[in-house]
Amino acid sequence: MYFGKTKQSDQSGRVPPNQNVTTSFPVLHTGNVPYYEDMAKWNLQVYGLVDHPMLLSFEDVKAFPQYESKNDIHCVTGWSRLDNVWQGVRARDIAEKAGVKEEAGYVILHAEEGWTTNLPLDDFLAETSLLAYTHNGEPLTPEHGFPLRGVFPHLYFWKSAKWLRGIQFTKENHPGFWEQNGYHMRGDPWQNQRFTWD
Ligand SMILES: Nc1nc2c(c(=O)[nH]1)N[C@H]1C(S)=C(S)[C@@H](COP(=O)(O)O)O[C@H]1N2
Ligand SMILES: [Mo]
Repeated sequence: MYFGKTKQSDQSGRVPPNQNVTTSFPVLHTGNVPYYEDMAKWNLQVYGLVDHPMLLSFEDVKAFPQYESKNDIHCVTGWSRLDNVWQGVRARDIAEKAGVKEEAGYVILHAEEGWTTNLPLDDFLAETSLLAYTHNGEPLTPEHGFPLRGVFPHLYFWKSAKWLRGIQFTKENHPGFWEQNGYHMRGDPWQNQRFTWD
């Protein structure tokens, strides 16, 4: 199948406004790519407004039911990549196990080196929201977020934190790294929510 550079109209409503389809998989981030030789040194902290804060090993994460989801990536810089198959665990299953308190309305995702992004709790709990460990049948590469990244396909791809290390449930909506630099607090590509003023 041919998916070269095409105009949005060619994808019959499948591609959000002002996006162009690419078949490549660009690598975009700030900071350094972490390389893990010893997975015993990795963990995922789930905390904030929860009844049961958790410190999960990679094995603990993989013990949750595995889901597979096929969806499209929409990067705020203008490229979209169609038909990505991700395997991982559902964000909502992690939230349920932690027992998210009533007062929680937002989530901060914490990555390596202190990089953060924020999203509304409802977006985190969406059926398609995954914490993923494979892409198109292969373990994530270090550049694309090994061992675990968020995948929130209904939001611009910057919300899909690579190298995820912490999930914090909060009452208020605290802007993350890009959000403090003018990017949208929600980032719905279908509504063209790129910057704060969109
Ligand atoms: N930890 C971390 N995750 C991140 C970023 C980052 O800088 N650090 N950049 C985001 C941005 S802006 C994009 S577009 C996607 C890119 O993911 P990719 O490199 O797998 O294409 O990762 C997102 N997740
Ligand atoms: Mo991005």
